[in-house]
Amino acid sequence: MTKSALITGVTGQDGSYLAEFLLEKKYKVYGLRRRTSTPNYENVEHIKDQIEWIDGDLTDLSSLIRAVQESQPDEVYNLGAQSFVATSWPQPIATGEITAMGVTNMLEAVRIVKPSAKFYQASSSEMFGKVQETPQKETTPFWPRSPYGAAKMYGHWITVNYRESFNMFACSGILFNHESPRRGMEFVTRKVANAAARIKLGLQNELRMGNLDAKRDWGFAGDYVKAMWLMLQQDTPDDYVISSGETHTVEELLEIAFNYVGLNWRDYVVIDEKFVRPAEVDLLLGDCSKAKERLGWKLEVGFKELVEMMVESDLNKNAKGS
Ligand code: NAP
Ligand code: F7E
Repeated sequence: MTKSALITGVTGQDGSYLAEFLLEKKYKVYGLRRRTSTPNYENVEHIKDQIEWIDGDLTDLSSLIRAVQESQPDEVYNLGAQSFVATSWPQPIATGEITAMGVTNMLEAVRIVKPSAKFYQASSSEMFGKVQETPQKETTPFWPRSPYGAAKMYGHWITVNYRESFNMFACSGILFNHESPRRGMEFVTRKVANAAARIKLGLQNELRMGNLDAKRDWGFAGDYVKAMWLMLQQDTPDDYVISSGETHTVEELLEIAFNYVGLNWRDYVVIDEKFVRPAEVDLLLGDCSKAKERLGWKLEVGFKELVEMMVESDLNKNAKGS
């Protein structure tokens, strides 16, 4: 029998890869889209006609109830969020309403309309923040360092709570940074990949950056959405860390991206205080042994390959003028 899935955040990076993955598995895919003055389907243009679109917003419970009624999903993937950490300081309340309370809204819609649906919550390594141990795993205590991290921590615990209170099949994936050519332009990997490409093509002559010493555990988004699906195929709901198990500095990212186009990043990068955050997450490194053992999940794309894939994609896009 055809399974159906409801995805919030389907127009974002992860939503687009997950929708592709589920369509290949012959799911009927429902995508929640919010109203914007100019709709942006860039990430899902190629599969737009295969998605059943439902208008709604994570801050509007009534729209989510309607979305669950209309889609009658077997699986719900809650990927929608205000996901840019830097924006969470100037917009802490909107971040809380979407990224934290939006999770309760989605859980309530599922509980009221179709409590048997399996639920995935997009938790984040940002919850580890000022890390209490390295590497970080499922049992590592959280210490968020941004309004975004604090909002994700609420979303994480309310998901655990609905599992424990209402016996719902609710899972939380604690995903470390994952990137792709579909990454939003403000995130550091895409910003660097796009700048390296544009400087190479003579379209830009400098790159303004923040803290180059920050360390992140970066993987490929296409690999990570498979883990989301695997979590919902288990007999019992649980929480899992998904990570690459390697950590790299922002400086290493610059090195690989600029080397790929035959340039030295030091000739172009300018440090700009505007991109330094009020509180930083200095080091992230995940231990995903639990996911490897129980889900059989594994990483396929390594860090260098990922950065080069992103620069190559931005070389092509910029050369075509898109
Ligand atoms: P993204 O590209 O920023 O996508 C976010 C999505 O959320 C977009 O589709 C956006 O819609 C939607 N959205 C925003 N506000 C909404 C609202 N009020 N109602 C409904 N939808 C709304 O994020 P991503 O990188 O794909 O990440 C997916 C999820 O995983 C997010 O929850 C993120 O916080 C979490 N996460 C990401 C990472 C990572 O490294 N990528 C790591 C851990 C956790 P529009 O297109 O209309 O803006
Ligand atoms: O920053 C440093 C910055 O914005 C990475 C989101 O998907 O992953 C992401 O959050 C690092 C930080 O991602 C610039 O200070 C230096 O240390 O790419 P980012 P993030 O904040 O790690 C987590 C897991 C999520 O859940 C989030 O949704 O890079 N950095 N200079 C810079 N970052 C940016 N954006 N721009 C700079 O110029």
